[in-house]
Amino acid sequence: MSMRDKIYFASDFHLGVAPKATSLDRERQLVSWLDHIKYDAKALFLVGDIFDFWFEYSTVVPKGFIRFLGKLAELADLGVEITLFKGNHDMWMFGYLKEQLNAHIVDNELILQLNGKLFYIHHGDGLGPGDAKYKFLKAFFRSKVCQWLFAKLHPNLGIGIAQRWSRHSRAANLDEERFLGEDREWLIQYARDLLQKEHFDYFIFGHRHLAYDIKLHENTRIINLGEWMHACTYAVWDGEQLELKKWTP
Ligand SMILES: [Mn+2]
Repeated sequence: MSMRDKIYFASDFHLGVAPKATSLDRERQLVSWLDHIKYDAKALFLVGDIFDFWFEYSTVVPKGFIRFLGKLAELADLGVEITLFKGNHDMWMFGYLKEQLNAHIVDNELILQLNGKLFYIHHGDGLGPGDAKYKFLKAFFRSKVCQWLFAKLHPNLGIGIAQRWSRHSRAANLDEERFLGEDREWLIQYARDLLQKEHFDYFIFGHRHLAYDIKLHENTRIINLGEWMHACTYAVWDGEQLELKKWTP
């Protein structure tokens, strides 16, 4: 009998966008990974930017991703608990995936206690010093007014605008990222600041598109989950150890 005792974390698949490997190749990679974990996964946390763009109209969702969504549904039906975090590319997830996958949707951070260890999990957008422009935009994009207005646009127009916007912001972040150093990595700065006030054993973020696993303190580590356009990295918690790994089918 298989034991469901592992918890998996991954982020930043950016399904729908195609840099090196096409989005479909990436989707197949993901499906092979989900097939691999489906027998021992107790829970799966997808920590944001799963889709390069997502919006749910009352009767319409974006085309595509059917293999991925079908595989997630299979995991959900097998009893894997699925949690989806809103990223900056897919902050407009409302009730659809919650209903279809019986998933939990997390708006910002999720603080979790597993086997006596405290986890702080967040996509990572809008945290740390700087980036005032994004913080302002995030508040606007997440407002009811903005979502109501966007829903009034015909999907061909609305999604067209969103894709153009995404292409424009992507020009800067398609390439593989380089580590800036512990003092300049803003999610590390953010975690260090938070640690002044309260203890966490693990910080788990996405967003940075750079996988790292760094010891911040005697009993604290920060893990960035990386991305699936180049590296295909994920983390797994077995009840005692948290490990950052690379998926090779
Ligand atoms: Mn992001």
